[in-house]
Amino acid sequence: LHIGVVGAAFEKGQSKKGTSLGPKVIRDSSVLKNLKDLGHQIEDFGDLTESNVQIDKVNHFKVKNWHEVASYNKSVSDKVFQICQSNRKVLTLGGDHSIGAGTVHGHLTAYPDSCVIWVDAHADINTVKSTPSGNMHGMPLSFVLKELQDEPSSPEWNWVKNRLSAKNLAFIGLRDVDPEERKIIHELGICSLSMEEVDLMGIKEAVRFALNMIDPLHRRPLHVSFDVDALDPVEAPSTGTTVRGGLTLREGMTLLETVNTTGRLSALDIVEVNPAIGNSEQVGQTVEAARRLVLAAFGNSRQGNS
Ligand code: DIR
Ligand code: MN
Ligand code: MN
Ligand code: MN
Repeated sequence: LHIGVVGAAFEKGQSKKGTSLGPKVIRDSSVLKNLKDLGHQIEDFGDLTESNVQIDKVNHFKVKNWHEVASYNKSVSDKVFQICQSNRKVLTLGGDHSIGAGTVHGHLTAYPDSCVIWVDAHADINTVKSTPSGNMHGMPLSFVLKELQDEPSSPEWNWVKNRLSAKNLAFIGLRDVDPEERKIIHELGICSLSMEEVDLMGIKEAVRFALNMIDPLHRRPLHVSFDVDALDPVEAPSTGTTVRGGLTLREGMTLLETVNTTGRLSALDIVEVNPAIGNSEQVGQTVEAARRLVLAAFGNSRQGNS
C-alpha cells in the first residue's frame, strides 16, 4: 500500500501537557520503518504546525480553546484530504482526539461514503451545550455528525461542509459515557459495542457486528479512529484519561487485523499517547502498544515466523 503519514501534534483539546509529543514518540518507535518492511510505500508529511490565528477571545459556552481547535482541525482536514487525493491511505498520529473532527472530515470529503469506527473508552460526542468539562477532545464527533449540525457552532467551524451520518458510525470499547452523550447515542441510533458487548460477544464478533451495521454491503472505505485509552490502562498507561476495564492490546490488534482483512481500511488515527504521563517504562509500553496497533492495521502477521 501507499500510506501517507501525518503528525497531528496538538494538545489543546484537553488540559494535560505532553499529548502533542505523541507523533514524535510514535515515530521514534521505528513504526514507519516496520511498515516499509511489510512492503508498504511510506510518505511522511511531517507534523502539522499550529497557525497563528488572530483570535478574538470570545468564549462560546464553556468550551476551551475553541478557536485553536477549530483552526487546527481545518489544517488536519485539508492534509488528510490531500493525502487521500494522492491515492494513499492515511495514518494520522495524534495528538489529542479533538483532531478526529479534522481526520473524519478530510477523509469524508475525499470519500463521501466512508464509515467510521471510533475505538475509545469515551464517546467524544459531547456538544458545546452538553460538555461537562469544556475539553474539546470529548466533542469531535459532534462537529462532524449530520444529525448534530443544528447544534450551536461558530464561524470558525464554517469549513465543515461534509458530514457523517450517524448510521455510518460505530463505537467500540466504550465504558465512560456522559448522560447527555448516552442520550445522543440512543436517539441517533448509533451502533455501540461497549466493553460489556465486547466481553459478551468477543472482539472479533463485535467488529464484524459493527462493520455489518455501518456498511451492510461491505463496500465502503473505512476510517478507524483509535484512542489508546480504549486499551486497558495496564497496557496503555501513558494517556490523559484512563479508564479501567479496557481492551487488551491483543483485542486491539485483533480489531485492527479484522478491519485490515476487509481490504477497505483507508484512514487510521492513533491518538492520545502522552509521553509526559507515567514513568519511562509506562511510556515505552504505551508507545509499543501504539506501534503494534498500527502494524496490525496494515497487515502485520502475528505468526511469529516473518
Ligand atoms: C468526558 C471525557 N466525556 C468529556 N472525555 C474524554 O470531557 O467530555 N475523552 N476523556 O477522551
Ligand atoms: Mn477519544
Ligand atoms: Mn478516550
Ligand atoms: Mn480523549
